[in-house]
Amino acid sequence: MVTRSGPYSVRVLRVRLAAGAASALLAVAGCTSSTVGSTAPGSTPTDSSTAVGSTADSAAVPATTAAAPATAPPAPGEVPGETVELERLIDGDSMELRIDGETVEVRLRGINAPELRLVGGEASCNGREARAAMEAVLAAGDLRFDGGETDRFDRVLGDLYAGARAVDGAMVTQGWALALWSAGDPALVAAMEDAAAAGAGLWGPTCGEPAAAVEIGDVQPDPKGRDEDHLNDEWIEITNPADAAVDLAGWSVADETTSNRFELPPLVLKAGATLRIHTGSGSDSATDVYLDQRDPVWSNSGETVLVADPAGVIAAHRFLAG
Ligand SMILES: [Ca+2]
Ligand SMILES: [Ca+2]
Repeated sequence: MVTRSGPYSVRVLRVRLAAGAASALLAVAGCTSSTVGSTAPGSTPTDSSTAVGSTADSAAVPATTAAAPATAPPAPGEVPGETVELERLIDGDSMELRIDGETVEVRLRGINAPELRLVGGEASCNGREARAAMEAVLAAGDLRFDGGETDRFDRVLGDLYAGARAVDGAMVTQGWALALWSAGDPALVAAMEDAAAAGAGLWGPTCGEPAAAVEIGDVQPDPKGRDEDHLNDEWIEITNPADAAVDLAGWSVADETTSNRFELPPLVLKAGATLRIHTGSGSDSATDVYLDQRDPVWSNSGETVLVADPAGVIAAHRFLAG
């Protein structure tokens, strides 16, 4: 049995138009929680994350508002949105903004930054670093916000700009946020891949070396047929290439939202051994464990798989193009 941990965040679908400026907003897609409805980002064939007008996922998040109409693209050099002021920075992807005299809680829709998750009574290093990076990015220029949707926490989702710079891109480039594949912005995903290859931010040693050199082995995010009907054929493998055994107590695997984050059972991964982690239910053993989910976990249309040690340091990652 594997324990789900951490709060929910949102999956966002965004289709950028006209040089990445004006956006046709699509519904916030569902968290793949076992308690949420029957559709999930990892599912097929109904999951069509890039199709405008799809309702496959929106049903899973009733709090989502209707899609906003597309707006005319801005003139070249013009930054979209309206002028706002920062009232309070929360973490590396959310903050309170002063918009038209109102205080509005905002979540950047294209990224997922590490939360200030407590590890041993202290905020995680990744969370602190991500927040500090965001603070510096926001201080670089006047802020403009281009938002529309709200998420299940009533936060307004949108894009933020500091001067002419897109804040999501700045955070991803520095390696302090994941680009959400579900946001539908290939350039942002490419920036994440570059940051990871360079070992920037959370992809590197800033917060310490991982407790062991665990790797991601084979993966099967898209089993044959409907994923919902073959949950145990949806799996990822982690391997231990080292000469010493690794105690997996406190280790976790997560998807790009990190709302799907699962602590692994306290089993020992022997030197050279492989552990297959299935989405569905079964009896855990030294070679197979089960996340006990009723919906698919790993998206078939672009996904980031993370393996973290007990301190939250990313030990392995894999980008799965859809
Ligand atoms: Ca899947
Ligand atoms: Ca499938």
